[in-house]
Amino acid sequence: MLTIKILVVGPVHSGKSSYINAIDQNALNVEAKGSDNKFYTVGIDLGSLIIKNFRVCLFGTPGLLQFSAIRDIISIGSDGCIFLFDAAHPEKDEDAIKIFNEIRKNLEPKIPIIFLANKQDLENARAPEVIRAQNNLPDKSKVFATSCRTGLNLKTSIKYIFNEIYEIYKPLLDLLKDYENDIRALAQKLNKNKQEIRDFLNELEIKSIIKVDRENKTYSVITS
Ligand SMILES: Nc1nc2c(ncn2[C@@H]2O[C@H](COP(=O)(O)OP(=O)(O)OP(=O)(O)O)[C@@H](O)[C@H]2O)c(=O)[nH]1
Ligand SMILES: [Mg+2]
Repeated sequence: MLTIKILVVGPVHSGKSSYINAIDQNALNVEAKGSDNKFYTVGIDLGSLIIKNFRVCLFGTPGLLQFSAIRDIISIGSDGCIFLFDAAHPEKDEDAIKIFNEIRKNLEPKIPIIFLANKQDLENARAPEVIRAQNNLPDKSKVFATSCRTGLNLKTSIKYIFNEIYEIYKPLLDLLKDYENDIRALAQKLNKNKQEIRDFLNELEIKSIIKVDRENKTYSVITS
């Protein structure tokens, strides 16, 4: 099945693990209890759901600043990114922006990013437009008002980013279908040399988008 990877990032205790858990009750979370008796993600969250013919995998990251090395590893190969702000805690915005700038370096420039203004169920939660203005988020970027407590906009946000990713994948899938029996012509079309096309096809195979037949030097697009 075609697999896409969505990264879930944001400052500490903004609700990343809660978001993933609300979407997939069987999600995994590697967390540890701090000296304050609160739980912190120290490794990764992993959740998944099926949309259309795609397995959508959610990769959650730790929010504590010192875990940047873990965020770096988890972010490799992401197709999209969901970035959470803690709408009820503006003092976390500074760390949020630090994490955002750090993670952005690991992401391909064109991949879709959406923002969540989470914890809208709390009385002092800031509206998405306030968070946008306070953090200089681009006018055209989408900021959803969400709550992991009430479920507000959780499904809507995941469907939105899925559709954005799908729009990017669709032309690629069509192109790949046209060149299944002619890798050389595909390389020419994409302006890639031998090594680049090999890496490109390997990556698509890891994502379960194609199956490579190395003996016959062909590949087939996985359609279901
Ligand atoms: N009121 C409210 N609390 C929330 C919401 N989302 C998460 N929380 C609470 O915030 C705390 C932290 O939630 P987590 O989901 O662990 O946050 P996190 O971002 O994964 O935390 P780290 O991974 O350690 O950075 C928990 O007590 C959650 O119950 C929300 O939408 N509303
Ligand atoms: Mg977490």
